[in-house]
Amino acid sequence: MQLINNAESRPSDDAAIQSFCGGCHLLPRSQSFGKARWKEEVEQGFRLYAKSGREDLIPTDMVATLAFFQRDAPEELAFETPESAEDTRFEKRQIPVVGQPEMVAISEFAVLDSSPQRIRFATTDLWSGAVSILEKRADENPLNATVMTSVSHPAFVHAVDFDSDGTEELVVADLGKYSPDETLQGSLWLLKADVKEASGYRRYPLKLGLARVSCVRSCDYDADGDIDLVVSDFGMHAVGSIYLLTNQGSSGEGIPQFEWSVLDKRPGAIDTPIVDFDGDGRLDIVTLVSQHYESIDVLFNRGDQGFKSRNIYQAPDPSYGSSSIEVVDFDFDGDLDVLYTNGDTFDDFMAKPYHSIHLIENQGDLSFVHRELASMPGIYRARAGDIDQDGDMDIAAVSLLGSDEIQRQPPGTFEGVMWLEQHRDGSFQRHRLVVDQCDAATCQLFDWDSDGDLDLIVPPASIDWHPSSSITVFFNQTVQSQVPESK
Ligand code: HEC
Ligand SMILES: [Ca+2]
Ligand SMILES: [Ca+2]
Ligand SMILES: [Ca+2]
Ligand SMILES: [Ca+2]
Repeated sequence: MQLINNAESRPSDDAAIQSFCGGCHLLPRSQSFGKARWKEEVEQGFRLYAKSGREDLIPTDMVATLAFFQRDAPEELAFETPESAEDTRFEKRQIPVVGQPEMVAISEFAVLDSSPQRIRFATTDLWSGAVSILEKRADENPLNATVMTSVSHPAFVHAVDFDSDGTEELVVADLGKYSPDETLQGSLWLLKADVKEASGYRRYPLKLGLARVSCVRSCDYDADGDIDLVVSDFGMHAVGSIYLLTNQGSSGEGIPQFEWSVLDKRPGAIDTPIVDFDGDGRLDIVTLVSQHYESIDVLFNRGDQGFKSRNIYQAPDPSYGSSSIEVVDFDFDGDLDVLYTNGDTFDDFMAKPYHSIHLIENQGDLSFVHRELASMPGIYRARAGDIDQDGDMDIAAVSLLGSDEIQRQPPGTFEGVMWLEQHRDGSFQRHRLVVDQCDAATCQLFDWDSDGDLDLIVPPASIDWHPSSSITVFFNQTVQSQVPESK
């Protein structure tokens, strides 16, 4: 074999660059980064190719490649100040949380009970490792927290009642470590109520030695009467997949045993909502895979353990930063649509002007129309709900950005919490709730005070690692009731 190690002999024409830098993902758009930043992105491309073990692409001349991307790149990314109105719909209050260490990075805030008599949430703190239950008792002000367990870096918690005894078990997705690499420290845990434990819960490993477990969802996928799981292992480059865990019955200790099979071999999975997407009575899996794929797919359940995969959205650039999806009938026409956000900044900690809320609208025949609804740099989560109770869906959204990044732009550029009011003609009016402080990774639209309207709950998450001992509740004033006195 002849070794060619002369960089000058590498191709430098546009077509060669387009096929090399478009060989693993869509060709990045020049406009996606400011000129200076492109050096790092191009170098990373060469590095990832060298590491990948692929030999089928032809690496290009590095200087020409950098010039190719810089040619049409802006000097700096330009942000527009959003056109938003002062909000009058919500009243903001801090609700103290007692009984657990201060919160730093709440990554999931799951509603367990929602009756006026009993409101409970399960939370994960990616930073402290605490997996907690938060309980709101009657009109008491503070939320009472019980730490069920602590694991390394829990990203997600999901409640299931495996044995149908009316008490939920909790399944926890544990990244295992904070920084992405290829080592296998991720875990999937099961928490079961146990009166013998001080916390009231006992922890069992369902699987150790995974890469970076980011999410877990449940359903009876094979319709045999027991609950199966769908697990997202975000992984890194060489590791990471979406798995189906088929329930094989319980061990003597009452711990469900699973057979694992791979549904999708791509790393980068963030979420897998499970819904009957096509209305055939079988549950389908909607997947959001970020990393450089940035795609939304539906795995249609064929009913014979197999599935048919179909892409419903492909983002135009590998740096899109997909952060969440929610499946909902957004236009009340009887079919399911997808609310999608791209605003993750954990690759480069940079806000992007193209971070946005999108609607992937089902045309009824499983063809989809994509609409970008609003820009929101750093957006991490959007929730749909009829906030003003006029019969159409509105949206609440939160963003996560570091204070350095916020201070680089003029005040008012970045909104941390906002909501979009839908008008009759389908247009949206933006209302700002928090400006220049982007400290949330998730939120819930939920009737906190049981007065009949959707309140917005925003637990804290800070990129600068500021601890907090309260969550923010925006009380919806649509239904006028006795909102408890502000303190
Ligand atoms: C061997 C496959 C491969 C090739 C070839 C490749 N990339 Fe990538 N690229 C990746 C992977 C994998 C990611 C996701 C990286 C991550 O997020 O850790 C990525 C992500 C990106 C991103 C998104 C930003 C980010 O860091 O997530 C940009 C921009 C990018 N690549 C540019 C390039 C350019 C420019 C080239 C050509 C010089 C290139 N890539 C060639 C695999 C490749
Ligand atoms: Ca089953
Ligand atoms: Ca619809
Ligand atoms: Ca509305
Ligand atoms: Ca309310």
